[in-house]
Amino acid sequence: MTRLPRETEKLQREMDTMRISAGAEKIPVKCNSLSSLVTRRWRTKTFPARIRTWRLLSVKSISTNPKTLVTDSEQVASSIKHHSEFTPLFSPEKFELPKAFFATAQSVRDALIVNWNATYEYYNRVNPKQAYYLSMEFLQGRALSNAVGNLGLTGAYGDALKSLGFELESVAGQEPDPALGNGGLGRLASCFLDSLATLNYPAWGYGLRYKYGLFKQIITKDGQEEAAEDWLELSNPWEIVRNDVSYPVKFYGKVVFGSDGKKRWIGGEDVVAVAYDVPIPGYKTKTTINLRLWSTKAPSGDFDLSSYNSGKHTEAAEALFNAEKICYVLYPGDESDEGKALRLKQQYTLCSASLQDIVARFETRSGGSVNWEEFPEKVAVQMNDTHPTLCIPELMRILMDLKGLSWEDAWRITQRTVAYTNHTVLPEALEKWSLELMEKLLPRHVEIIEKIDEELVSTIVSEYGTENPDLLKEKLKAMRILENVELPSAFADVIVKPESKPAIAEKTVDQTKDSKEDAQTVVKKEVEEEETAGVIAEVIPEPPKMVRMANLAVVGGHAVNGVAEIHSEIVKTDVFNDFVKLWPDKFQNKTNGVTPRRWIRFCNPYLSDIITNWIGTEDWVLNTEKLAELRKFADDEDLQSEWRAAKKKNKLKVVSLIKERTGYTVNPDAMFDIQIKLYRYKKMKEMSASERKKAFVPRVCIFGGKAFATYVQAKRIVKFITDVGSTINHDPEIGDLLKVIFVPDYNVSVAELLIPASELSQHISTAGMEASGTSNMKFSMNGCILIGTLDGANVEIREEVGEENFFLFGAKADEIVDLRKERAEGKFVPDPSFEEVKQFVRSGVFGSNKYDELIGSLEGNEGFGRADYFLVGKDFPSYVECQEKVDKAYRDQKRWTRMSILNTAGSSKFSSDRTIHEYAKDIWNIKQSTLQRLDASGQPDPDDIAPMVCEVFAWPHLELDNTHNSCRMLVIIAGVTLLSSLHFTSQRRRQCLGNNITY
Ligand code: NBG
Repeated sequence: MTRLPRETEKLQREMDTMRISAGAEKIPVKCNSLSSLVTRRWRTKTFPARIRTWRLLSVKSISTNPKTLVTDSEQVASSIKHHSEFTPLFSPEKFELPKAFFATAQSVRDALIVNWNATYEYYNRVNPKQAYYLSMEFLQGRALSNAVGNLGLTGAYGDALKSLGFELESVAGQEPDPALGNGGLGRLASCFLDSLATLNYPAWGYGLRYKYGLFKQIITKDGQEEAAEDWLELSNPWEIVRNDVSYPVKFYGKVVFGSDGKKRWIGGEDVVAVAYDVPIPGYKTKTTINLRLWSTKAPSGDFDLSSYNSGKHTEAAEALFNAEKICYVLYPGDESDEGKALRLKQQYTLCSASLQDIVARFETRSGGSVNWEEFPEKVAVQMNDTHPTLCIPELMRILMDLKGLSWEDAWRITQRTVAYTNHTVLPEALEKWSLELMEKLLPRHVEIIEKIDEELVSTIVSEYGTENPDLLKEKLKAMRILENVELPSAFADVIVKPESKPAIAEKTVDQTKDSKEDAQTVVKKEVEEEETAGVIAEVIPEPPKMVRMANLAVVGGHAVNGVAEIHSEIVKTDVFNDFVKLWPDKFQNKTNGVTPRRWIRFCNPYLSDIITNWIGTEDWVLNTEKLAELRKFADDEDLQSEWRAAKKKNKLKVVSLIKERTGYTVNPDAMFDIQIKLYRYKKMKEMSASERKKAFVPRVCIFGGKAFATYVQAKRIVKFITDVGSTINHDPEIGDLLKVIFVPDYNVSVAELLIPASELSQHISTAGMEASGTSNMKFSMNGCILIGTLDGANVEIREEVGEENFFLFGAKADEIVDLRKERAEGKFVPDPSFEEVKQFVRSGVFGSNKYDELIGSLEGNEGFGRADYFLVGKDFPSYVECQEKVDKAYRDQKRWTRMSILNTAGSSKFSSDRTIHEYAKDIWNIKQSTLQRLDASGQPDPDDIAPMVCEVFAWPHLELDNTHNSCRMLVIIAGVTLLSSLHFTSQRRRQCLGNNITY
């Protein structure tokens, strides 16, 4: 034991005098007194600020013997034991892995609560402008390793658990992976929270606490099956329910005028949204921000006791179920009207509860004098995609109906407060809600939306004038928030009114009807005529009246951003081009990023240690630009061999994962490639064993991803991959040269294993289709080389890592329109190799299934689900050629390792820290604000830098019995990308729209 500094010894003595008696060892030191003692000491400026942090750890002893310090890990062990006994979730006689996980998490949570409270108290005191990130999805992943990593306590927890007979890794592996999100958009939200906390920005996330996360994927012989993911089954140790923070949320009802002449929304159905807080710790900072998730319940008193007692049990509990089901699942199926209403209820719950909370906080922090004009100077609301767009009418409603502001004031304040991020360029994937449904569910909001639409119409009319009615009509059609809805009466005459009568698509009836006949007479006459003639007429219904949420978000927000340079350009030149002409300054780019903590430092400790050793500091975790220093060592043999060894260790972990999840044994020396190549298999089969060995580098092609439950085509792809795997993986002629693995139930934890182990990964979306992609960033950071198209963030990754370190193929975004036209005109001639592969699949080599729907999607020149919309046939030859370059490069391990190092070295731009700084400066106008305590005179203590380490509450040893988880539509033919469920969702929306199903 090293000698203690004098101050530490003194503090040790102070602590010992606090012990109550000779039996002190058995008497718990109250955590509060220990904590306050530590805090008091910390405040005395005995230690220089930075050093203080570390010394604190060594003085938090609870031993009675002044000479024997309890180490950090001993304190941690004691805290874990305390929780296992005093906040138990399991029976006392056993202490097994699940119990160890919960007790460990509770012990970490103590620390997080201390920091959360300090952060909250600090923001309340300083009242900075705060950003609120509203998202229907947060794909948090497991929290334990991340939390102890951010607190700098990985070692202490590792040792503590060892002393209790456990490995930190296995304990962390017990945690359910909360999938409160689908993919990229939700994971981005979670990366942003990590960066916000780490960079000390005043910010919170708001979302919904879904009872069931994204489904559990089970792979059977029939393909994918889904099971509910009950992530809360054993409770969630990270959340803190705030029973005193709840808000009423209303649905249905009607709008009336109050006695003060103001509108009132009354009646209907009320539910209560209750806050559950999830502390989000920053890395090496005390700042711990909040993810507030809402859960819904019925107001107390809604349980109908008399019905219950009269035996009508289900009826009695109906209100309870109606309220609770709002937060049951992420993305409830919305094909039925009930499903649609439920999803709209979810979106409104998020917006209403969050805004009521934000407004209440603004009022509290304003003290006695609320000045609403200051609201946008204290609050920034970011809408993650269109899902939280109801924030706009809801904030208007609160400001006007509840706070008494005029329309003009409320509108100005709302616009200055909210901003919108667009995550997709597919116009058909932009959310629309049925006006009829919205009128029923949210009548007051529809009034507000109608007024916003009317003001927009006025703006469009003054912009384009009435001289050219066709142009005006076109602009109104494209830009209005309300679709297929008559113009507001004030503008009824600006253009010729659209026909309101139902149209008749006639097959055999005479087209020359008397124009004076009214619609009803025409329909009646025609039906009679058809009945007599035995002819079937098709009645085209009136187009449904819809609310276009993206248009509302663009109009109501002060900023609109895309998520990668190319995507933001497409947003400007295509998706919202008409709005850019009106408000050019609104539109921005914010290229996505990912947190280097979770996505290198914690998921890839081997590589992280190497980086730290070669750069000479661990600062790169916070300042990723330091990664560039690796460039100068890219050819160094020592670095190269360490680099390869780290990759190998990560690959070995994946070998075990694959064995455990699929039963397949794969060769860790083969290239780990997230892709599949049937073409490769076919060519291999045509060769002799020795030719084959010479021509191909051994590869393990790994897939993961979930197909949306109702998206049939995506499910076919999953089934196809597993069929291909079972043929190839059992082919003795092929052996280790090619393996095709589908890892079931892909989620954040699986990604944390796969990404560090991958050597090549495929990001091969048709150019212009993928907004950004974020897994491409994670792969590149972990020294994986990308093969991809010039799409989304690939473009910027290639620029950063150098074109010679990126395998590029395929058509460019600006060629796509012409290529589709060429195809539609029947002029496209596919490469013979492409035809060969389709034949091969159809030949039955992968089982009895002929995959007609999949192959069919690549054939023909027109029709929904046909004509190779994603241009797989077009890009195929350049893809195959590019793969040959990949094989050649991999054979030269020196060159490959250099490329790998240069990928990591060039990935600094893709830290979400960079993205968050940009949002903070360009959109939210918030400032970094590091926690400071006040000195005796009430002034901020200049010496007081927030400590990176929290207080771990120590408890005396308790005697316990320590017995000791873009694709292109089909692509497969050419080789696929990691199947992104998110992408599937977009595709699914397309598909639904193709089937005339809209939100
Ligand atoms: C997805 C895009 C991805 C992008 C993420 C995060 C949706 C609607 N879009 O390319 O497909 O990386 O958003 O921005 O989920």
